[in-house]
Amino acid sequence: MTATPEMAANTLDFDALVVLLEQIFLRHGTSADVARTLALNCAGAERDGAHSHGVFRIPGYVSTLKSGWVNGKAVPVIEDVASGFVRVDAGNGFAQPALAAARALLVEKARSAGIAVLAIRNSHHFAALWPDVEPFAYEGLVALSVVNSMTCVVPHGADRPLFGTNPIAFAAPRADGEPIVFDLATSAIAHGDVQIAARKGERLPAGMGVDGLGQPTQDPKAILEGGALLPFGGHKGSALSMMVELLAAALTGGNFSFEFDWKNHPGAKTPWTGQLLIVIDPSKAAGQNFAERSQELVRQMHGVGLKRLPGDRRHHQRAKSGVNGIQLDAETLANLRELAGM
Ligand code: NDP
Ligand code: PYC
Repeated sequence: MTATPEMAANTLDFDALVVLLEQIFLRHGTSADVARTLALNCAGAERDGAHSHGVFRIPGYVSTLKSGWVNGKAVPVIEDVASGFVRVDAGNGFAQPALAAARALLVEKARSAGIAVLAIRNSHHFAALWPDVEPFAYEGLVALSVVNSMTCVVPHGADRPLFGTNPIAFAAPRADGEPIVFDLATSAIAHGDVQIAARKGERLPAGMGVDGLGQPTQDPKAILEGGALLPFGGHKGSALSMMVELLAAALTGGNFSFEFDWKNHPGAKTPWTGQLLIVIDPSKAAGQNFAERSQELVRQMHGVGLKRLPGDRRHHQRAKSGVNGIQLDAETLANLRELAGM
């Protein structure tokens, strides 16, 4: 496609987008650290084409901050509880600054003990989960993370919603290429994608959700207005979603997806829950080099005809954004600039 002057006017490079988003967070009451961390996260998602958790989320962050539901200046409290265990109380702040604050200790423990767990509680996660795990794989570590969200998913075999959309993200290094990373909601579709479909007036594929009467629907508005989502893969996704509730909430001391009530905070959108990370140093395991072994697995997968690994689409988009910049539509960019007071 040939770039038109209008497209060029709506295109930012990564650093410029970070600065714009940082300004929005600062203007709406976060500390400088929190603004930087969330801006990098959100701009990274937009750059990688992870649109359900890119700049689309900014109005939700802003309305949440305005509602007083989250503390944008929270300072995480870190506890070194065991040789392989770190706990963080995020202080009703965002999860990403809590992870950033505990990260060095977590990596040190993973390298010395071979495995370490980070349990974050009293935290809000409103973002994609892959940015939390991918950097560990660039350092040669394997990482797994789970986070629970807000009640909107009907457990398999139940009548009413209880679970959150509860994503699971995994990252592992490989010898010749980008790390192997997947990041998936345990619901049939992420809540963010349902909102995007509703906004565009598009129907959803079958099997994603039910309306307010519990009947299957492909209308995203019926799901958002009194309906609910279904787990992916029936009882299997439902079991994984249950596991996420247990690991991200029960084990960390955070809220289950059904335990918080934001009705007295109109505009609040960020789930107030918990997050668990498990980081493993594969060099501690016996046997061959892990990155070579993961490369061999990828080689074999390609050998049987696989064209796309999870993460490939993002990395392709990241490379494109590096060359062409990050293109936003004119209305979105104007709205962001207005929120930034520019
Ligand atoms: P998708 O279903 O779009 O993708 C899930 C994973 O599968 C990704 O790693 C993706 O890689 C990969 N993938 C998709 N299609 C293919 C394919 N054809 N072949 C191989 N791999 C493929 O993601 P979801 O809709 O489940 O989740 C979207 C985002 O929403 C996630 O980032 C998640 O963390 C976030 N989320 C956040 C929540 C929160 O509480 N913070 C709650 C729920 C979701 P690729 O990225 O390269 O396309
Ligand atoms: O897309 O399901 C989702 C989601 C929930 C919280 C943040 N994102």
